[in-house]
Amino acid sequence: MRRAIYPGSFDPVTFGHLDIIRRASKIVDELVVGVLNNNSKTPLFSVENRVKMLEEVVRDIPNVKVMSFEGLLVDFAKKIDAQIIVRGLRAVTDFEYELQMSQTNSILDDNIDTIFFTTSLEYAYLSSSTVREAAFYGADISRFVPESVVNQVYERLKDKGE
Ligand code: COD
Repeated sequence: MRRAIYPGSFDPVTFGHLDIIRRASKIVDELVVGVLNNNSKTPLFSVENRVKMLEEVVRDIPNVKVMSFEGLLVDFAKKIDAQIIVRGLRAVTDFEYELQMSQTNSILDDNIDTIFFTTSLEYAYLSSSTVREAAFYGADISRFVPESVVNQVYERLKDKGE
């Protein structure tokens, strides 16, 4: 079975992520979306919330599963028997970081390969951080994130500000 992992922070999931998930799910038997539970960063959403939001938006894709992980990505990939890491590339600015990460991961575990999907043109500008910032200043984020996520972002920002 060809299993891949698409790891990320997904804080929150955007249409850009969802596009990569849909395209990657077509070329593997199973795609596990791995949500990083990173204690050293303070995300807007808890890992449980990020997993729930993702589960909701991938419900209609039968070979996609969502799981959280801690620690090294290659250790998690080994644990779930994934042979491929999927990542997205938006602009040249992503390239250096992604290249460094894929090389580090392949040195840590030479059984794992990273494949890259270039962003679809309509999502090339999109990132979770710009969504958080736009929402913070009251912009309409419905073009950036799935409908089920929109209000959760505003609510969470409101809770944090109180
Ligand atoms: N179009 C296309 N791709 C996109 C878009 C878009 N609009 N938006 C985001 N993406 C891609 C990103 O380029 C990335 O490939 C992926 O989607 C996920 O993005 P994020 O921002 O949610 O996730 P990141 O980049 O913060 O995830 C980083 C990891 C969690 C993968 C990384 O920190 C990690 O593996 N941490 C565990 C420790 C580890 O093993 N480190 C590596 C070795 S030291």
